[in-house]
This record gives sequence, C-alpha cells and structure tokens, in this order.
Amino acid sequence: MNMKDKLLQLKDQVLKQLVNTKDVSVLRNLEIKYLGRKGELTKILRSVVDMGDVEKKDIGKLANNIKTEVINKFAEVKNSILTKTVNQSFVDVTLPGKIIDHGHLHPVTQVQNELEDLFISMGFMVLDGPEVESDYYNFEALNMPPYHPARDMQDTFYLDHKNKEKKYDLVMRTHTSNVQVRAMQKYGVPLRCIVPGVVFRSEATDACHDHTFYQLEGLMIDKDISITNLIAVTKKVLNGIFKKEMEIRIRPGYFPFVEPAIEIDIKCTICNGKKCSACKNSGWLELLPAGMVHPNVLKYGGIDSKKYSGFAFGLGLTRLVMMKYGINDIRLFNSGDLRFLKQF
Ligand code: FA5
Repeated sequence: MNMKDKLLQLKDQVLKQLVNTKDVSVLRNLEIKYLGRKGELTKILRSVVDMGDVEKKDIGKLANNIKTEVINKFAEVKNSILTKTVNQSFVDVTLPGKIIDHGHLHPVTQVQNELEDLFISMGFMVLDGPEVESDYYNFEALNMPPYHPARDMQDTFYLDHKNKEKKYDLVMRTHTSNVQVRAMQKYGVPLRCIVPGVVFRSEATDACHDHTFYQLEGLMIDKDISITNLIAVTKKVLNGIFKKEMEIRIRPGYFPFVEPAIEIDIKCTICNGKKCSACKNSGWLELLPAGMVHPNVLKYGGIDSKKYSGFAFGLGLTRLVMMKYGINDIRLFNSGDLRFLKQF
C-alpha cells in the first residue's frame, strides 16, 4: 500500500473511532495513539523529511491536512462529551434533601440510663469496674475461695495469664459483684452505689441465656439497713421502669457473699405468667438475686460488720430489657441486626 492510501486509511480509522467515543479518558488514549510523540500519524509526518522532492510535496501536504482535520475532530468530540457531562451532573437545588440515617442508643443503654436516673434520685452513685478482673475480686473477696463449689454457678473465661504462684489469676468478670469490695475499699461507709456493666459467662446460649450480657449491681451499706430496705428499693425501681405496679415473687436463694440470700422474680411480661420459652415455662423470670452483705465480705472491704450492715443485689439488666419490651430471645441484643435495633 502506498503512503497516500495508508494516510487516507488511517484518517478513516481515526474518525470512525472518534464517532463511538463517549468518554474523555478513552479520547485521551486515542489522541496519544495517533497524535502523541510516538503516535501513528506523527510517525508518518516525521518520515516525510526522508521522501523525494515530489512525494514530499504531495504527501506532506496531505498529511498536514489530515493532521489538522483529526485535531479539529478531537476537539469537537471532547467538547460534546464535556457538555453532556455538565448537563447530566446538573443539580436541582429545589429538590428535597436526602434524609441521613441517625443511629441511636442501644435498648440496653436506654434502660440503663433510666435506671441510673432512678437510683441517682435515691442518692446512689454510679460506679464503673474492670471487665477483666482478678480472681480475687470476682470470687475470693466475695467469700468464694478457690475450692468453693459455688464457683461452678458462674462458669467463666480465664485469661492466659499466670501470677507468681503460676496460677491463672485473671478472668472476664462473671458479674458486676466484682465491684462490691472495690467500692467498699475506695469509699468506705455509708455507701450507696450501683454498678451497671457487661459481664461474661462460658454459657450454652438459649432464649434467656447469653455469654455476654448486662447486669446492674446495687449496694447499700449503713447503720440499721435491713432486708425491708432492699425490697422497698427494688419495688420502686421495677415500678419506675415498667411504669406500673409490678408483680414480684420472693424466694430463698443462695450466694456465698450474702446471708440471707433471696431471689426476686417478676411475672413474665411476655406470656403474663402463662408460661413460655422466655421464662422457661415457669411464668416467672429470675431477675434480681439479692441479700444482706455477708460479714466476711464487709471484712474484706474494711468495714466493721458489728456496726454496719447492708444489702446487695445483681439485677439482670438485659433480662429486664427483654421483659420491658416483650423480646422473646436474648440473643437478638448482640446480633447487630438493624431490623431489630431500629425498633427502639
Ligand atoms: C449473680 O451474678 C450475682 N452476682 C447476683 C447477686 C448480686 C446476688 C448481689 C446477691 C447479691 P446470677 O448468676 O443469678 O447472680 O445472675 C444475676 C442475674 O443475671 C440473673 O438473675 C439473670 O437475670 C441474669 N443472668 C444470669 N445469667 C445470665 C445469662 N447467661 N444471660 C442473661 N442474663 C443472665
């Protein structure tokens, strides 16, 4: 093929490709391919120098004309692409804006805040405590030495950490009771505090048991505190949360750190006492184990048990939220499922 035909064929090829180009970056690549420093058209123009005089004149003129035509076509296509893009990205400022989804507090946190307000109104302070706890504060200072069978009631996760005696000594706290002796040591008597927080158990989960859940500990120590104070405070709080008179049931219980120990149950709000899976077919839900602080625990906390007495309770906060909102499976709380969470 002679040079003239080659040039005309190249021109056709470029123009055809330009007709189908809708994108600026594709256009730029074509420009480099044909008109760049090593472009196909540029190469031909450079080779004109080495041609004979007659050919140089004809081919040179043709090549220059084609180059001008191609450059103009590139500019035209670029313009039309840019105009279209601007038109497409036109913003109608009169359109209503997009609503941005706001998050909100988790239902457990919402109820925790309500409880904190109720307890603060009764003169309790709100304390925090470590979630990774020493075996001492989680068990031993609560009258549960290493051999004590009551430790089995709260199967736990031990951390891979040993003390000087080569014993595992750190646990994920199994209850908020770990703060009882800490609070006594730090604040002394009289003492009125609550401790909301997350706790962990090595637990086979079901509708009312999770491995990670919330409790709210309560502790009141002063002169002449009796179990009637405990029942009065509990009733006030439950009625305040459920906004109605709650039916409760009190049974004897057992925890080594309180004596006597009681279990305060509420009537299952999901089946209204008719028995369902959420209340393990009993009609009642175990919500609030409690009792009078054991003299040994007061001693660990540096408090004279002959002068002072106190009550303690460990409210199952996540269970309380289940009952308040009629949720029949505790595992929903940690599921992260927005369909569930958006309902609160
Ligand atoms: C305790 O944890 C004691 N520390 C409570 C206590 C404090 C007693 C002070 C006396 C004085 P218990 O293991 O029963 O007790 O748990 C307390 C509450 O937490 C239960 O009543 C229940 O409501 C809730 N709970 C227990 N295990 C689970 C679980 N796996 N999932 C969800 N909630 C639970």
